[in-house]
Amino acid sequence: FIMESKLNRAIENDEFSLHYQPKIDLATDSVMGMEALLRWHNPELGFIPPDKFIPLSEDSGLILPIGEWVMKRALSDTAKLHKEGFADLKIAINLSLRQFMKKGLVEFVEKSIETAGLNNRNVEFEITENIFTEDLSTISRIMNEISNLNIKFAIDDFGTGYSSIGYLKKMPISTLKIDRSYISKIDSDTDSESIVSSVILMSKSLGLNVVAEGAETESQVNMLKDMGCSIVQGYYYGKPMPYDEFLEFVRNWK
Ligand code: G
Ligand code: G
Ligand code: MN
Ligand code: NA
Repeated sequence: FIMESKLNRAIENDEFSLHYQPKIDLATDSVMGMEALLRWHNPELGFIPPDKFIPLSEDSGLILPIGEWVMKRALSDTAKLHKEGFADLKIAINLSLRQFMKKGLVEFVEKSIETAGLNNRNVEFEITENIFTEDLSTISRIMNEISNLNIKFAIDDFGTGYSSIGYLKKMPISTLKIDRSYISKIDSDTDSESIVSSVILMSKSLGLNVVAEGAETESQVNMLKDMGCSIVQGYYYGKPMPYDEFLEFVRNWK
C-alpha cells in the first residue's frame, strides 16, 4: 500500500528516470540502438527495481500514465542523440499488455513521435508473448495499424511464454529477443545452446532479426557470432545507463 501511494505521485514528483542499454550489430560492430529501461527512485523507499513496481503499476492501471511518460522521454532523448550526430540509433520501448490495449494508442504513438521530431522507422516496441493470449483479431488490428506506420515490433523474453509460435507468421513482427535465461547458459548447458542456435536459424528462415539478450562474457558473444546472431544486448557490451553516460558510450565506441 505504501509503495502504491508513493507510485501514485512519482510522476509529479519527478522520481522516474530512464536508462539506456546499447544493442550491438555484430555484422558491422556498431551500436545500432538502445532499449529504454525505467528506473524509480523514491526519497524514502530508495531505488525500487522495475520487477517490483511495474507489475504493481500494471495491476493499478498506473502503467498507463507511466507508459506515456516513458514514451515521451525515450523519444525526446533519442531525438537529442540524433542531433548529437548519432542519427541511425533506434529506440526500443517496452509496452505492457495494458498499454497495448488502451484506446487511442496508435494516435498517441504517432503524435509523440512527430512531436519529438523523429522518424517512425527509428522506433521499435517490445511486447511479450502474453499479448497473444488476448483476442487475436484485436491484437492483430492494433499491431497492423502500428506496423503500417513503419514502426517495428520485437518479441521480448522469447522462449519463456505462450507455447504456439504460429503468431510469428501471422503478426507483423520484425525481431525476436531471445530470453536472457538461455543466453546466460549458452556455454554451459547444451540444451540452451541448441535452443539458441535453433531460434537463430528459425528467425533467419522467417526473415526476422534476432537479438541475444543478457550476454555477459566473450565466450557467449563468440558463440553467438558463430551461430549467426545479428544483434547482442548485454552487460558484455554495456549495462543500462543514464542518458549522459549513454551519449559518452556511443561517442567512445571504436
Ligand atoms: O533493468 P531491468 O531490471 O531493467 O528491467 C526489468 C523489467 O522491467 C524488464 O524486463 C521490462 O520488462 C520491465 N520494464 C523496464 N522498463 C519498462 C517500461 O518502460 N515499461 C514497461 N512496460 N516495462 C518496463
Ligand atoms: O525488457 P526486458 O526483460 O528485456 O529487460 C531487460 C532486462 O535484462 C533488464 O532488467 C536489464 O537490466 C537486464 N539485463 C540486460 N543485460 C543483462 C546482462 O547481461 N546480465 C544481466 N544479469 N541482466 C541483464
Ligand atoms: Mn525489453
Ligand atoms: Na527480456
